[in-house]
Amino acid sequence: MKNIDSITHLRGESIYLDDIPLLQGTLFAAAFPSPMAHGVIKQLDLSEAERMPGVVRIFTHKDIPGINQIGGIVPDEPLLAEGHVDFCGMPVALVVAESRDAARAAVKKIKIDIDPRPVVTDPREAQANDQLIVPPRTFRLGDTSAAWQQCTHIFQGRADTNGQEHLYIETQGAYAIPQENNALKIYSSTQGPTAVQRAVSKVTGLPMHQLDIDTIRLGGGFGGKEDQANTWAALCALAAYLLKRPVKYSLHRMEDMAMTGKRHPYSSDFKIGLDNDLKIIAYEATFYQNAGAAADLSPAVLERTLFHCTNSYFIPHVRATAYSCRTHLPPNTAFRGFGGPQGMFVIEAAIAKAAEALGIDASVIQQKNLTKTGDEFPYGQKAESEAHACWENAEQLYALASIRDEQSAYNKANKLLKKGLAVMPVCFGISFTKTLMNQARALVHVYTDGSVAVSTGAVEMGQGVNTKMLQVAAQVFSIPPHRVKIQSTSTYRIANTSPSAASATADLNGKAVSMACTEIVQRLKAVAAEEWQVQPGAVELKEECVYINGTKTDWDWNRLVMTAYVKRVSLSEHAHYATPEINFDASKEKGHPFAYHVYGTAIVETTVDCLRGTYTTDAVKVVHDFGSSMNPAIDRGQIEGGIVQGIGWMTMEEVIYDKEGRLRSNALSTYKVPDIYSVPNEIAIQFLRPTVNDNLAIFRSKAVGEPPLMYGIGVYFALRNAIKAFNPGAEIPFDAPMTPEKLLMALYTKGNPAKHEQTVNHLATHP
Ligand code: LUZ
Ligand code: MOS
Repeated sequence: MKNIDSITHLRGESIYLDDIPLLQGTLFAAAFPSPMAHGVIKQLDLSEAERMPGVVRIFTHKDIPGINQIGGIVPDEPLLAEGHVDFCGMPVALVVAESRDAARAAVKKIKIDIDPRPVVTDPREAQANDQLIVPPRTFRLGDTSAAWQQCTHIFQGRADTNGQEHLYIETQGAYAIPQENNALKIYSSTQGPTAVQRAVSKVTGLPMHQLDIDTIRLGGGFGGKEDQANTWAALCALAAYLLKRPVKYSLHRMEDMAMTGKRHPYSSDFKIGLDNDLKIIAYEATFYQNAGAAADLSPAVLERTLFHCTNSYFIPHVRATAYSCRTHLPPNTAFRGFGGPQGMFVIEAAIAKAAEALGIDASVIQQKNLTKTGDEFPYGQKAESEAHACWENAEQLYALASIRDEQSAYNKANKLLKKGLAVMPVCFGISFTKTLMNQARALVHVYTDGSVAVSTGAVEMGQGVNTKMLQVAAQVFSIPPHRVKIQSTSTYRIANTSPSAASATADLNGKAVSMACTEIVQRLKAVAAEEWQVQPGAVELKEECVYINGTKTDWDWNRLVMTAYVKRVSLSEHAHYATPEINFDASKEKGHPFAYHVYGTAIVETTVDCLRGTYTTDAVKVVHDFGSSMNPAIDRGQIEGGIVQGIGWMTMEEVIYDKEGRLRSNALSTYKVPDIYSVPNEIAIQFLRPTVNDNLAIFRSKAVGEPPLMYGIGVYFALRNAIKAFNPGAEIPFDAPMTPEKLLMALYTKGNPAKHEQTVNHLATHP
């Protein structure tokens, strides 16, 4: 089935925050961002700004009727700066004016005097100063200190990954509309309506039941709106509540880039030990997470780094420690993969380092150490592994050996162009790592005309979750899809939602939809059974018709629904789903946190232009564990998008803050994201045969949102191998992204570069 939004998207009729018709009297907000990363506010002069035309009010922390606090996990994040500033872009004041332009013009007239304090942007430096968001955490399996003696080969190193701008096409924003008796309706471009509701409740002092957060859809989230939509909604709500007028704030792209957090940069140390047989015996890693100036979701992101620190491999002795380091950058936040990719990059770097030193292909080590069913992850859960199945399927299906042969023949024949290959296995745990978040609810109404409305806590952000929810309802009722409508996500209809995140949204909300619909079906069957004087078990609903003992009757869905109504049988249901079996004990760092794991393997081929340092991704060929995909078109889209986003993170997207903590890559002219020319020439996706361990997935269709991003890591290592093909002695730090600049430098590090003169001659004769 096609994504139900495809037609309105194509026609430009889909409604995003900025498309909502404005009410008369709507005001426009704009935040005044701190121009400095760290310092004490000595004076804030609003007088000139207040005199600007169209300005209605300028708010500061002093105007907040509730508490000036929006921190979710740790209460360390003021909505508006109070006394000091902690990052460049931190909202200090909020201008509310009659127009967008007036608000922005007034922001420019605000004057601030800040007494500067030292700015720290490096997580290692923050850790050395004891600036930690939460205490460090360590996951352990076996005993690494004893295990080193068993190792024939031991390698150590450092690996760094940079941040990543979410670049959702729709920027952050909110529109708050006062209702009677102090209630507020807030349209918010958020992945977490309940998170917005909590933040607004804290700031305004209003109880949550006064706050209807309503979300139609997002133009992308990618994690950036899991927590950080709260700020803009809380600012609009504050102003709307105090001024009793509707207030809207939709961020300009450059405001959004400068003021919001990104994927966490990590700097990490690793030590890996292998035996004679290339089995990885021991692995130690220390992760320094650049959290930025406030906790935001960093502690949860940190946790997922530890969960995924061994990726798809079984290693008997592991010790991994992670520090969440407070720096003076905008608070970094959730981003597709949520710390998992950062952890996986380090183990892949460790394996690459071992392989390069031993003069073998990394895939030899990778394959030998893939997790098998029954193997224990460092956090105690036992694997039900598809790692070998995915790897071996990919190896055969895509003829890995012949790709290798073709590449080496190509590399022999070409001086200036070199190909590189990498295999990237992925294993990603599905569930929020915080067990309590793994719950969801659905509200289903069947109307007397037979049409069906479904509300859930799921937020549509382009990932197609509404289509999947619709499929669930249509299938359980056995009615055609057009009879079902998915309503917007509203905290008045569905309470206490978890954010749409962790790849788990379709599973959690879909299970709740299925339960609610199943309950209504039971009631409808009882109605039919009474009418036909049979047991309810004899009744079946199939394709909008009632069947009794396998025989089609003249009762259709509409007649059944109407009869139930006439008999005063409830046609509505609210169902609650909580993932069974999962648990985690943070005091021991052991448990069974994930409903299941998603596995996959990608074979990645790249070509490097060794004169220019430019490159192409020739192919990403994947065998992916979808379970039994309930919507292959949507799931393929998720894989393709995830791969390209992962490639962007690994190769070209470079978030740059200067030493003063100012974002230098603050627009699309200075921040390069993948375009049509940088997508792989070929993306092949093979569905692994359905497996048995996926019954906690909705309709056995496994979570698909985040896992494919990690295939992009393979491109980094394929590029490394291409560089090595050109200059076997090249010294290349494990420092992603591998931008063309860095790649060019690596090609010509000491070692054995091809002679440049010769190269130029070659070019001259072969244009
Ligand atoms: N959000 C969260 C997430 O709060 N917990 C998680 O485990 C998670 N995982 C992935 C993405 N978002
Ligand atoms: Mo996400 S990183 O699943 O919001």
